[in-house]
Amino acid sequence: MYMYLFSLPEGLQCSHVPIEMKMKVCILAVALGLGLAHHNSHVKHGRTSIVHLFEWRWADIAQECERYLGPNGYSGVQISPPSENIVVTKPWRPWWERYQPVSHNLCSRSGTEQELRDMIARCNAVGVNIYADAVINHMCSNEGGEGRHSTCGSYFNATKEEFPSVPFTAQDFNDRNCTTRSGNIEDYQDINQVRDCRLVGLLDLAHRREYVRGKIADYMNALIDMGVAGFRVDACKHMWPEDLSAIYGRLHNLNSKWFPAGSKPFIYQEVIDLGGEPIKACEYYEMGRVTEFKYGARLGTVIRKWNGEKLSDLKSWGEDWGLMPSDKALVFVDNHDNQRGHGAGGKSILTFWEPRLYRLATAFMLAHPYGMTRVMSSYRWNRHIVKGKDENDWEGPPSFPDGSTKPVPVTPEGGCGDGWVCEHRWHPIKNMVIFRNVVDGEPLCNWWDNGSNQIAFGRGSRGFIVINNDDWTLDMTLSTGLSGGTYCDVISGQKEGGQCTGKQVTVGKDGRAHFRISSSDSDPFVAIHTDSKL
Ligand code: QV4
Ligand code: CA
Repeated sequence: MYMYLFSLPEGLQCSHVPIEMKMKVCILAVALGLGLAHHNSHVKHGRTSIVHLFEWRWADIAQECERYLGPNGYSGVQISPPSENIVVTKPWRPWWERYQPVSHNLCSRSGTEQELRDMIARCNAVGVNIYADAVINHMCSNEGGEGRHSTCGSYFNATKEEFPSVPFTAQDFNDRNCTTRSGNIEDYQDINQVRDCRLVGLLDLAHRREYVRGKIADYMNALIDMGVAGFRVDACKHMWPEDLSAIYGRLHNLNSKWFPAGSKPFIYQEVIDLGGEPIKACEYYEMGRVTEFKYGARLGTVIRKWNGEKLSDLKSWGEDWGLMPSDKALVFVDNHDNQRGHGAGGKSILTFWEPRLYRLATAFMLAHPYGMTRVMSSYRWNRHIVKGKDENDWEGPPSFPDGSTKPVPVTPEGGCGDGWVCEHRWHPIKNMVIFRNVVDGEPLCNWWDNGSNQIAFGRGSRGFIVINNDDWTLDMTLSTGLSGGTYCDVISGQKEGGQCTGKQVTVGKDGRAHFRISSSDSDPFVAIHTDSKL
């Protein structure tokens, strides 16, 4: 059963009205069939944010769950595709070889099946869910050749569309359903091409065939039985919703060793919809959450102040900006594609390459109630932009000469070495993930702005953030919605041993507090919440 709260009038939402008064009559919408069954992320302990540990090895993820993600309240990890993929040597071991499956064997550059199983158990044990990146629209490229150049040495023949390790044979692919001469998608305005032809030459599976649906469900069920909590489903735009629904309907319930009996796998679907194409994200809403690519693209232009856009415009941020309904949206500042010019988002996308603006954008995302948040965790590559194109966008993760991925070393300061960026460990980001947990469920209120790029807003009576993206000092006394007392700013420091290691903020009995933020601060924003109160 789903409980929908009427949206309360602004004033009533944010005043200190006791919760029972806030619980207006709820509309009980019975789940519409199987469809709405995959929206529950099964997060533990009120956690709210996923981290994408892109290209990390399973052994490193297991350690990170225990030493960092569990203790700091991350809700889950999106892991790179765990299925066996083609080994590409030209260019040398690109990250994207993992989006070219050759079997459903669970061995990849991130590790063996046993290491995967071990990692899932260890992360589950500390309340960190695992969401697997499921590449099920296709197998490898039609130019993938023939042989055993694969991460577990399985034989395949791309030219003949033979993948004996599954097995899939030519009849399991969409060739006869694709109408273009090249066999590739040539026109994104033609929904049949987008679904039934090859995405950049990738052999397109025929999901209308029961056999194909069954094999894919078997693969996903193997992961479910090992303990994953759900999936990021790759390239959903390229699959018919009814075929996806048939596949999702065959998925097992989650392993009751870690999840309540009858729990359905959480599903969020990659659909790039910036408008302008016949295929819409809303076609996929019934079946699970959907990635909202407009989020990062628009937030980037506002924070970069392009076309006169300014932070105070974000007062209406959310559906009023044309974003999908908040309870359907999986949101992120950048992802593994658009941080390197793949997929969608363009030049406005903020990434770790511009750390100060990136921290500001991520802090805003984590403070604002819209959507389910995902934090990107990247590796550095030899970015080399020539005429707007990054010539090294293909570069794989930090690795040894034999192509195997390097472990992730943690530095004494708590960052990562060897080229791993670990944005999820950056102090402001880690503490804003905690902020989001503390304020979860509280409405946005006490909005203030200066009509330019200085804004502030609260989350009910549990948190408050002030951001200065203007070129002059913010110096204001604001209504925070918080109860009187002294709070530690969790951006410039945090509460440690009963003290503030950074700035502290005194909130008066009237809930008002004075904030002074210089535009030259390395992080020109302040955030306080009820768990950072002395
Ligand atoms: C090349 C030519 C093709 C030709 C083909 C013949 O470009 O025209 O037909 O050879 O073999 C890699 C290469 C690409 C190459 C292709 C096949 O980059 O040049 O085609 O392999 O050999 C990732 C990368 C792609 C990569 C792919 C497979 O981004 O560059 O292609 O993996 O290795 C759309 C989709 C959206 C998609 C986005 C990138 O709607 O779903 O494009 N995003 C997801 C993943 C993304 C992944 C895929 C889908 C494919 O997030 O990482 O693509 O699984 O918007
Ligand atoms: Ca397809």
